[in-house]
Amino acid sequence: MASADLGALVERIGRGEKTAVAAALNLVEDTRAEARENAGALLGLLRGSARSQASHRIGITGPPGVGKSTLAAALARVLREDKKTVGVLAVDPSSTRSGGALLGDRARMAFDPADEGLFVRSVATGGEVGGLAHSAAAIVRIFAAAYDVVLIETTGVGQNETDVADVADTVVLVVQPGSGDALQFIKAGVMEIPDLCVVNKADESVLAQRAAADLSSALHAMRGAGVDHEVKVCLTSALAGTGVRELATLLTQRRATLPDSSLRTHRALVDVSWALSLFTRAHGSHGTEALGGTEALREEAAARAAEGVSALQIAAEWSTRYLDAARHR
Ligand SMILES: Nc1nc2c(ncn2[C@@H]2O[C@H](COP(=O)(O)OP(=O)(O)O)[C@@H](O)[C@H]2O)c(=O)[nH]1
Ligand SMILES: [Mg+2]
Repeated sequence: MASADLGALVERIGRGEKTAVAAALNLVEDTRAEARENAGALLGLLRGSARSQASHRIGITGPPGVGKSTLAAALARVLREDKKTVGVLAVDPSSTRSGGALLGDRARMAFDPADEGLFVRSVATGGEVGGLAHSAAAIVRIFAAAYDVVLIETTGVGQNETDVADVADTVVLVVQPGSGDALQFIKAGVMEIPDLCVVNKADESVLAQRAAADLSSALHAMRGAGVDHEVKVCLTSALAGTGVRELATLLTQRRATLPDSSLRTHRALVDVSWALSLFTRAHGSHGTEALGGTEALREEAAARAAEGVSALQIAAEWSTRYLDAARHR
């Protein structure tokens, strides 16, 4: 693709054109060499865009069945009412797990396919172990450049699955009444400490209010011991739509308090891990050792990312260097 074409695509993505977003998604999932090169350049161009900087990337995590998909749909609806554009990505960490895709048919039906300001995509990471799922990270970058809010649904239980949520600016943990598990997971360090908690299915149980209060005080008690900020707990019924607007308001407030500098730092760290996982997947630890080790590569990636180079491009540079060196041995 000529760079003029890429530039036009970037512009159309910036205007939130659905066909352009779809074209970009196809490009990053194309494994052919030329497509990879274009995808790398595209992601580099997108990461600096104004809308991308201003976007809010929200991870919705929690055990299966708590209502993440239903909540994502309900949240998207409220955001659309507020004229915010939304990209929804559902990441299925294990295509082998029974029960099908994370974004169930019922939740999928809740989205209006004719809505120009809403894009829904689900991906299976096929149980990819360690590191970010490449396509998920790329989709988030594309959505962020096209839409005001990106919702990323993922199961947040289990170490390698938390990585997808790492690309989020804000992590929302969803639980249901009567599940003390979430707290145990947080305490054990299995689950990332969320920025916000949601006790969903409030309509189903009289215990929901109690569960929310317990979770809230437990999280408060953990302050200092790993939890460095107040974690608000929200009570919702994604099915009935209650509490969802309150959640949307809390999310908007949180986004407004996030300093640009910390967002930039966080997003650059995502690029570093992303580049490393791409390179390691291609060349293994032998590759990283040959180029001076993980620490050196991390430092280099951080510097390159700061120059606006995408993770794909960084990984490609390393591959070239590694293969050249191997040829000269
Ligand atoms: N009663 C009730 N059921 C809900 C609510 N939210 C989701 N569900 C149901 O819980 C089940 C799992 O929901 P889903 O969104 O697929 O959960 P996920 O696996 O976390 O994405 C579905 O049958 C939903 O209809 C809610 O607020 N109240
Ligand atoms: Mg789901």
